[in-house]
Amino acid sequence: MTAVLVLMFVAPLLTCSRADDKPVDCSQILKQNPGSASGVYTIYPFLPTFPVMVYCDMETNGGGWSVIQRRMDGTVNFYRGWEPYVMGFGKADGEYWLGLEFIHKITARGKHELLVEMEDFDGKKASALYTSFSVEGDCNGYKLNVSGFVDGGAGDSLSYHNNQKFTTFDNDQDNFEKNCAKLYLGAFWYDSCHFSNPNGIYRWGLDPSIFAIGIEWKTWKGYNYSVKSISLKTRPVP
Ligand SMILES: [Ca+2]
Repeated sequence: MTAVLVLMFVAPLLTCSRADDKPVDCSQILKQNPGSASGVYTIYPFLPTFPVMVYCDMETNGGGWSVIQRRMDGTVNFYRGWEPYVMGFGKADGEYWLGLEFIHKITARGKHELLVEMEDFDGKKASALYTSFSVEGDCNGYKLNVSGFVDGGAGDSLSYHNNQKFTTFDNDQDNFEKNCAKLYLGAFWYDSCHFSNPNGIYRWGLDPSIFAIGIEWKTWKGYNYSVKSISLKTRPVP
């Protein structure tokens, strides 16, 4: 009887503590379960009642990375409008965009870093690390804050986009007279317009037929080479 009364008393507290334990990103999953393997997990960056699927990189430089964007085979259409870019699309076990609102929520929880990894069609790999990364909220057009470039062989093709709002074909927030998303068939923190186009059209390596519409990282392969794979991942800085 006493046990039942105690349970009645603590049950709401247990529920609360469970809700608080829901991970908001991959770094919390790794902290809760050290040794977790890389793969698809559920996180709750927005609300404890709102699950979001994410791919966690639990290996690179100690792991705990939440993948916010990934291209690998061209199976998902990335030429999409504002709403899909805010709430995300694709599948966490393949190509996907996590969603600006969720990236904002994750990176608003203290200082974060961003790792961009890419591979060409000859199997060569390169990366770029940014020691400070955040995305502002809806009211600020999901503006990008990125700095502290560390070269992993790819060069710096993202600092150019620092301080830019996000642009899609149906929401022009860039600094060019036309819409950069329409011109370069992607969606990004375009300025006027880009040094990198991770959400551009998937095409197979060198293709100069249409300028700069592919998945380019200018300082690595220029505007006419679309990489085989690219991923953007973030984690808190200790
Ligand atoms: Ca414009």
